[in-house]
Amino acid sequence: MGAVADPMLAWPRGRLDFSSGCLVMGILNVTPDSFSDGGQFLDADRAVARGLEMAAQGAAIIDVGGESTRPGSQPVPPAEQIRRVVPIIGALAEKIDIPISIDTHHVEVARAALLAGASILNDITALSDPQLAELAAQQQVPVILMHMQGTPATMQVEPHYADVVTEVRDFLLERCERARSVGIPKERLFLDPGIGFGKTLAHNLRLLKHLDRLVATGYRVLVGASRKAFLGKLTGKEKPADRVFGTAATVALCAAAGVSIVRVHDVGQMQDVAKVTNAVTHS
Ligand code: PMM
Repeated sequence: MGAVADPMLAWPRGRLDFSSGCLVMGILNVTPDSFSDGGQFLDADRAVARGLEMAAQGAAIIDVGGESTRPGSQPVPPAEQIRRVVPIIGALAEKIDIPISIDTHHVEVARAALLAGASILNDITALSDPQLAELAAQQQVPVILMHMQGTPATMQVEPHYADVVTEVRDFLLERCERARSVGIPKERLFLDPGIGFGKTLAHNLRLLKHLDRLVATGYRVLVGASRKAFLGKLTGKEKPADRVFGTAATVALCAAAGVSIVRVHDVGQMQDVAKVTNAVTHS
């Protein structure tokens, strides 16, 4: 199982070019309580301005979410998520031509976001809802399938695996099979190990050390380690905004391992890290 052969991913409403290596996805959380940027971008004008700023800094994708999934968080009703994200997606889609992804596992939110101008689904439940899989197939959009043990409310209570790398990989491959069975082609599927989602520090480190095993599946891989709590544990940095250098280490590891996309808050800085690592890896 080699890497996806074609470095170009094109779909009816977008394209991504992976020929120079790992791309940067910028995070835009329109939430009051996300662990790092919660509350900063609830105001629509500020959220749009931040999206434009990340695009100008070289983000290849902007990932918009209206529900915090931090450990212990409670679900946000779809209508409220739609109210938060649709105006932002609509305004951004008019102004930038890079793809916008919607971070949701609710089919209603996904449908509204796609109508407003999003063109990628980012699903932390890896298409647990068959209706979301059908929507992705019908709309011909790429999908990010993320692994999570438990739910955000409980996932960090006592995560347990016999072999975290194999279990995460096998779970994601099984979800890919399901996605392909409803008509989503292989090149439109991204595997994401779900760093911090039902994982201890040791689990996160094993997953980052063995990213090559996810890359070797032949599917493209996305990793979201930006500013997460395990970086604080390793560095003693309590504030998420102080974890930028810790994040940079993960971005370099990801780019060197053949990961296709890193999902980050600090787009400008991580763009430099990815560029340098990509240049070395591809030299
Ligand atoms: N992490 C968060 C939210 N959405 N989506 C994907 N695909 N992968 C992730 O690791 C991921 C995600 C939580 O982090 P945030 O609060 O900074 O968005």
